[in-house]
Amino acid sequence: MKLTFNNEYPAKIDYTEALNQLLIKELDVLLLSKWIETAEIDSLMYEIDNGLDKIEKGKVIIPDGYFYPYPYSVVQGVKKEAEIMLLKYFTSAITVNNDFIAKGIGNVSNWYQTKLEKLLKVKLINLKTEYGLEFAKTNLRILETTKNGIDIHCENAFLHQLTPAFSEWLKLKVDLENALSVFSVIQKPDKGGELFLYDLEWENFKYKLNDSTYEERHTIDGQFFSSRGIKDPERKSIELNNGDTVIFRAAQIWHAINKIEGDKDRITLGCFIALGYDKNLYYWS
Ligand SMILES: O=C(O)CCC(=O)C(=O)O
Repeated sequence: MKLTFNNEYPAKIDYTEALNQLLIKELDVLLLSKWIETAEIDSLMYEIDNGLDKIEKGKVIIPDGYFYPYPYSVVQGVKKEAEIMLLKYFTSAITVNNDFIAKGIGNVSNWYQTKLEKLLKVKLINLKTEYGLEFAKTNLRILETTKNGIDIHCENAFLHQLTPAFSEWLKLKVDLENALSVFSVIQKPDKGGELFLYDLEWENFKYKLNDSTYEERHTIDGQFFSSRGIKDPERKSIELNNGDTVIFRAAQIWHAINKIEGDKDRITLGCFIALGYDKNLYYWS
């Protein structure tokens, strides 16, 4: 596989066509430089610095930072545990979908959706359960400086950990195994935090994340792969600046975020997009 890029914004390309190419695997990565404007970043950062620190509920602490609200990947376990996680997920989704407001931008999730719809010239539909519960529309990822970024993964490598009824529902609704990730850099760290893309897809390397150690998954040169018989897969490092946005085939392509150094945390905002079996395009986080 060759990693294909399209890395200009604004570019003289048809973004609807680029999205289609991503969905049919003719394109792997679309890079939009400075797609989020400085004023928009300032609004978001003001809200993050002054509001988010005080939010206790709806944040999920991970070893290297925190996510707000709960990402769908927290819905794990069975019976009582699954019920609790579903309740936590959908409750924090309501908070972020309705109450995450930034001055100048308004409702952050709606602003991001509208911006994506304008760019891609498509309608994006927020996933809802059959009982009308809304999935979280966007997710903020705060990765703390001096920590290890995000481990080597592809989204398909943790689906088996989800509560079975939840993942089965998702799999019937959308082409989950080919979902795309969209994320925008709101605060670039001083050093590190690059996106690493490995030249390896889930289709050809199906290893479950919870069968590996934290250390293996955080060794960026790919110990995770070499100890499973794949010698040094080629990898691309993408340095991202404030406002830069990436749309890529995250469910399939193994990837990671490099460790972070300096004074600043790395902050991104993102969501997932997948084609529904009813031909609509759905998004969630
Ligand atoms: O940097 C981010 O916000 C997340 C990158 C990532 O690991 C993903 O999109 O799956």
